[in-house]
Amino acid sequence: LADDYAVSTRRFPKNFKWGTASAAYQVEGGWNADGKGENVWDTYTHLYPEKSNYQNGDVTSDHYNKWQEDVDLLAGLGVNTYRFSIAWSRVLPTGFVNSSNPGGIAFYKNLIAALKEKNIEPLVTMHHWDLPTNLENLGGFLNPAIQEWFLDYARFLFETFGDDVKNWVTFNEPKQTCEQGYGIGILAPYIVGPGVKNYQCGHNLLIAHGKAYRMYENEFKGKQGGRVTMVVDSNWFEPASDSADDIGAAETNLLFTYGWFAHPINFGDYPDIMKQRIAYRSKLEGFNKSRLPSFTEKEKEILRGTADFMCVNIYTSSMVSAIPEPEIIPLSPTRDLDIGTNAYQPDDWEATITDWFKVVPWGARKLLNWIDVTYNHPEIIVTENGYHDNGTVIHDLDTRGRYYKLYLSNMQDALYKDGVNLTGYMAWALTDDFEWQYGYSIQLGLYQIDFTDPDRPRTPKDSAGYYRQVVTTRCLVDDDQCTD
Ligand code: PNW
Repeated sequence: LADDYAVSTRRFPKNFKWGTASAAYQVEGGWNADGKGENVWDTYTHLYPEKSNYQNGDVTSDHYNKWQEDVDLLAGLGVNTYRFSIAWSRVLPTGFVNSSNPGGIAFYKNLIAALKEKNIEPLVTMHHWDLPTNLENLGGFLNPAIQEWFLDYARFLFETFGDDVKNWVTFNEPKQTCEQGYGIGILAPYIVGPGVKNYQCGHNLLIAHGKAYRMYENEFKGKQGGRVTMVVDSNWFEPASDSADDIGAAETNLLFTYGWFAHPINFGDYPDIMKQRIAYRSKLEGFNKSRLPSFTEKEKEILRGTADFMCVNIYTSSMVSAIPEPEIIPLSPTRDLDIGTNAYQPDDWEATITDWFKVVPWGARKLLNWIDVTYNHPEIIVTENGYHDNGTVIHDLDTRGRYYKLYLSNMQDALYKDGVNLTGYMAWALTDDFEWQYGYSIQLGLYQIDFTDPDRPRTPKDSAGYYRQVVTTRCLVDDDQCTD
């Protein structure tokens, strides 16, 4: 952040989508209520409590019971959009369509109706990491049959909710699902298979997305008129110098991170650099074919052009320098070795309490520009952005409030100064929640929740007031200082 950085005094466009985002497992609780089946987060936090700070989402923010209050909070903020996810195992307890659960369906029907009553459009994620355990036991994302399981689930969702939901996200952050869930094994189902299972997971997930997109296009779009996409997260990767090698190393990281999923859904295949590097490393390691699966021509065709708009979750950035080809360790290939660069966050970047998370507002502008250029000027919605602290800070204007102000100012620069087609912004999150491997030790809510109180009372943080002001005035500074 340059010392002379001035926050924009222009207003965001009138039709801008403003919202907050959440995920079912992180806020709902009611883990076994009214016929819900178990998902991998239920099962694995119970089996391995030490992997999530000895905490779990059994009750968490109790949104399952307090959803009406949460809709009121959203209306109070003045937002016109709410991004949430449907828990697959709440509507289909076994994961299969032969098991639909009326209690779970009613919960989402009621939520959607209440949102629409307040003129808040639902933006619905189908999978935010909570795969039904029954499907995980059959191999989960490593079993190509997931493509058909997901297709059945997606059809069920379009049939059940598609008259009211016009914006669908198939998967949230597949890189986290596959790299953290099946690669390095720090998110449920905690499977360790770096350099192999991560790519197999991503491959099956991508084809599942493509098939669900085509089904919507062929069977539902005509009557329901909605849109389908995927949410992909990425850091911005800044070259450590202006040498061609460092610039190339930064681009390689973007392509292995955002491009891993965004290239196939736009262009029908993985980025060339991913195909080349993984094939090259696989060969050096003694494999007789690449660890990265390849798409058939038919799959490429299914996948090409399956994002009706682009989504990105933006939190932070990294610097990247080129390094010599990393040493070969045949027994443990990894995605990091496949990337083969040095990515790091300099000590003098502003820290948060999370080790991977430095405050880098200008990175948001650069990442939006990169997506704009790389994917031919798509519509883009920022589907998550938010600030980590330990959850105790109510007067958070200098930390979370400032983070929102600076990131939004940079995103607005991307929109107005650079011509990026940015149409919406979802703050993570409305309320405090269960933050996966960190349990409740890290929080991002605009509303604080006292997790020791059975009532789970919501208390506005100062950032909630600031976000309300931004949403209602479309201005990041005092209203009378803003111009259109
Ligand atoms: C997002 N990274 O995950 C998720 O979509 C949310 O569910 C989560 O609660 C939120 O971030 C808050 O942190 C991420 O390592 C996990 O760069 C890891 C990274 C980024 C996003």
